Amino acid sequence: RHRSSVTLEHGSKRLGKRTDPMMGVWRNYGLGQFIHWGLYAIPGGHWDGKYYSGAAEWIRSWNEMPKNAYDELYKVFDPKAYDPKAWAKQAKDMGAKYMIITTKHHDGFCLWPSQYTDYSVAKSPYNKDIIGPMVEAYDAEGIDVYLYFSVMDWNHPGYRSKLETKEDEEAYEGFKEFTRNQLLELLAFYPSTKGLWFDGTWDQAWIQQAAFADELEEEMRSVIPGLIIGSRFRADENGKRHFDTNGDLMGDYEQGWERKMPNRIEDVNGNDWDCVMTVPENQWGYHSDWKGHVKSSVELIEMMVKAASLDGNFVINFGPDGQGNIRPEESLIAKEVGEWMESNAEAVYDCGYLDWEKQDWGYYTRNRKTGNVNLVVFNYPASGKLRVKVPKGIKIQGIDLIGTNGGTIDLEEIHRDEYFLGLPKGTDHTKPVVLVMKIVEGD
Ligand code: FHN
Repeated sequence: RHRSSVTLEHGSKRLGKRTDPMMGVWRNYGLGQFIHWGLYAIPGGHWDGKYYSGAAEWIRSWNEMPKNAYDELYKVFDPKAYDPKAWAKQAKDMGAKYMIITTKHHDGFCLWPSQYTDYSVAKSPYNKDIIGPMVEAYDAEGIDVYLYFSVMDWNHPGYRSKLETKEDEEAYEGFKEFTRNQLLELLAFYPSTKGLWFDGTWDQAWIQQAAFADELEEEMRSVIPGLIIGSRFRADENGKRHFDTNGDLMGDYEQGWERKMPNRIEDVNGNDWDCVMTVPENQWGYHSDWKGHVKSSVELIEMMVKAASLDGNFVINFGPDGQGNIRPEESLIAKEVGEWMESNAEAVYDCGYLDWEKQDWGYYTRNRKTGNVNLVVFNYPASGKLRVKVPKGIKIQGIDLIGTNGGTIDLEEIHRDEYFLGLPKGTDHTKPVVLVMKIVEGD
């Protein structure tokens, strides 16, 4: 790729992927956990006996929810069941290699005791930092921590979505200073943070702050060298988000895959990316009464493998309740995904795209460290045989069923460069089946 003729002061800083070790670690995570937790977990999608059908973490914006009542919820925030070690253990057992926690969502409530606002855990009856012990617990499990931060802040008096008057502009200057202070505070409080996951950056007022955001991004990167920041933080000077005026990615990875996934490698333009996914259709924070389709662990495993097959990370969201309990549906997902990962993770961790013709039975992933090819079967063929077309010059050296099935595969050459792999009778395919193939290249 090359730059087109437009010169940008606040566009993309780099062409192509980052090549440093820290980004290499990020690229190989495969699976992450998102946690949306805040005051919205207290009403849990209900107010005054009425049901809110939107995303629970947006309840403050519902016209049945009096804003002042919402803004008083911090006075009852006292999550007695909060046990960060148990959360981290569960995430570890699920197979998550990184986690993202909402330090502050759109409502502005801070889960850390920020010195720049009174609207934080420090003023709640809980009166303790939530983030510190969480970072410590996840770090202890070897799970990298990323801090979610919403720039949009419904609580800060200086926040504006548009700057229409002189007064707006002045107020917004205060808000920008506050945002910078909070971000630097977070990095100072939690220096093991691996990256920031930004959100709430779509409003006009913020889009116009290209120079400020660019400078702030640099500043944050200088505080924690190697810090990972995706494409949602800043816009370029022409107001372009994610991709700058020249079409180049802003930030270290594409953050546009929310509750949706790419289908082909062309969709990701050679960039790193993550997909963040809800368990129900669209609930991030705790909603006590999920309606509509709720994803099964097998559906989520399929999305995770698909993400790996297209060079992306997959992140499953959890929304603990107002007391700090992880709901049973999510605990079950964590358990089932973890059981599958226990024996099949080598088809996900360290894995990426393989440029072989896509087959109907599922996905190929290639292990970047071993060079092995994984076949992850979601559509089990009635014949019990998998068709595999290899590019010219590739020889199959060995192939094994892994995981709970185990066993050897019957390899039948159909004609040059095309094979049937016969799976043993009785292979359990109630869960995705994984085959690992050793290949050699050359004639
Ligand atoms: O509005 C938020 C939403 O509540 C949630 O936090 C997601 C997570 O990616 N982000 C925003 C919508 O894009």
